[in-house]
Amino acid sequence: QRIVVLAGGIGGARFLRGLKSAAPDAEITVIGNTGDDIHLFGLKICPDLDTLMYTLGGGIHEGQGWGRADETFVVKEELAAYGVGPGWFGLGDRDFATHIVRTQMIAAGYPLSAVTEALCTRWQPGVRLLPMTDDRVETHVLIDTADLGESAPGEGAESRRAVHFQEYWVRLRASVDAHAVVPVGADAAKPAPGVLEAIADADVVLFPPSNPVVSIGTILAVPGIREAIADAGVPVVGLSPVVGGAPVRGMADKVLSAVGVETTAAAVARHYGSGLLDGWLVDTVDEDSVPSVQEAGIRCRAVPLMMNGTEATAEMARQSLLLAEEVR
Ligand code: GDP
Ligand code: FO1
Ligand code: CA
Repeated sequence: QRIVVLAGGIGGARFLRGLKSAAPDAEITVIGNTGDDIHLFGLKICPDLDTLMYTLGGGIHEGQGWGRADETFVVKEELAAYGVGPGWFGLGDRDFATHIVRTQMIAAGYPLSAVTEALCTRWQPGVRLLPMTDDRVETHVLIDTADLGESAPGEGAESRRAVHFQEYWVRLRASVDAHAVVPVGADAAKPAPGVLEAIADADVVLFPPSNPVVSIGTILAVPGIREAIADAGVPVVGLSPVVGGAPVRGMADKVLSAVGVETTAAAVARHYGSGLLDGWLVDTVDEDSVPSVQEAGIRCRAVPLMMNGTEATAEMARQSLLLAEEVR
C-alpha cells in the first residue's frame, strides 16, 4: 500500500510514528512543510523537516517535540557573547550541525530535496521524506506594528507589518492577532521532484493532525499539489488537530482566525472542503459535530485522537485507513 502524508512538524511526526507501527509494510511518502524555514546566522533551518527526521529517526527531544535530545547550547551562548542574535530562537549545538551540512550542500548546488535525502541517510526515518518544494517559501504573518513593541520611523499607530512565521510563533508566542498569513514565494514555487508522482501513485492520502493553515495549508498553496490530490482519485482522509474547540498543542486558533475559520473540528473539515477531503476523524469529545461534517459531504467518525503513546497513535492511524476504505 502506498500512503502519502502531508505533514507539518510535531503533529505530523507523532502521527507518522503511529502510522509506521499500524502499517509496517506500507510505502509511506511524507510531503513536508517548508514554509516555516528560516535563515539565521547564514544557515538554512527547516524546522518541520527536521522535526519529522529527528522524531522518526530517534533523535528528537521527546518532551519538547522539536530539536535534539541531550542538547547543549554552547554555540548559541558564544554567539550571544558577541552580541549576535536572535536569542529567541533556541538552536542547540547538535541541531547546528544539521543546518551546517544542509547549508553547505545547498551552497554546493544541491536542491533541498537532495539535501533532505542525504540527511535522512543518517536518520533512516523509515519513510520517504520530501520537502513540498525545492524553492524558497517563507510564511509571514501580518500583525499590528503596535503589537511588535516598536515602530519604525514614519509608521503611524495604524500600520501593519509582516513578520516571519517563526518570529510570530516563537518570539511573540502568537499572543497578538494575526490579520493574514502569507506563504511568501508559494505562488511561484514548483513541487519538489517526486511530489506529484507520489500523489499520483498513492492508494490513499492522509492529512495528519497538523496545523491546517501554516502546515497543511502551506503545502496545499504550492501550485499543483492540491490539484494532484483532487485528481488522484483516491481516498483523502484527515484527522482533526482541534479537540474540544482548541488545538491540542500550540496556537493554531490564532492562525485559523486569520483565515476566518472557527477553531472547531467541524470548521476545519469544512475549510478543507468536500472537494479535497473524503473523510474526517474528530475526537470522541466532538462526537456532536459528526452530522454537520457529514452534511458538508465528508464522511466523518468520532474516535480518540489524543496521541499519547505509539499504541494510541497507531490506533488513530488504523482508524484513518479504515475510513479510507469506507470512502473508496
Ligand atoms: P508543528 O509544525 O510542530 O506546529 O506541527 P504540526 O503542524 O504537524 O501539528 C501541529 C498541530 O498538532 C497542532 O495544531 C496540535 O493541535 C496538533 N496536535 C498535537 N498533538 C496532538 C494530539 O495528540 N492529537 C491531536 N488530535 N492533535 C494534536
Ligand atoms: N520552537 C519554540 O517554541 N522555540 C524555539 O526556540 C524553537 C527553536 C527551534 C529550533 C529548531 C527547530 O527545528 C525548531 C525549533 N522550534 C522552536 C520549533 C518550531 O520552530 C516551531 O514550533 C514550529 O515550526 C511551529 O510550527
Ligand atoms: Ca511547523
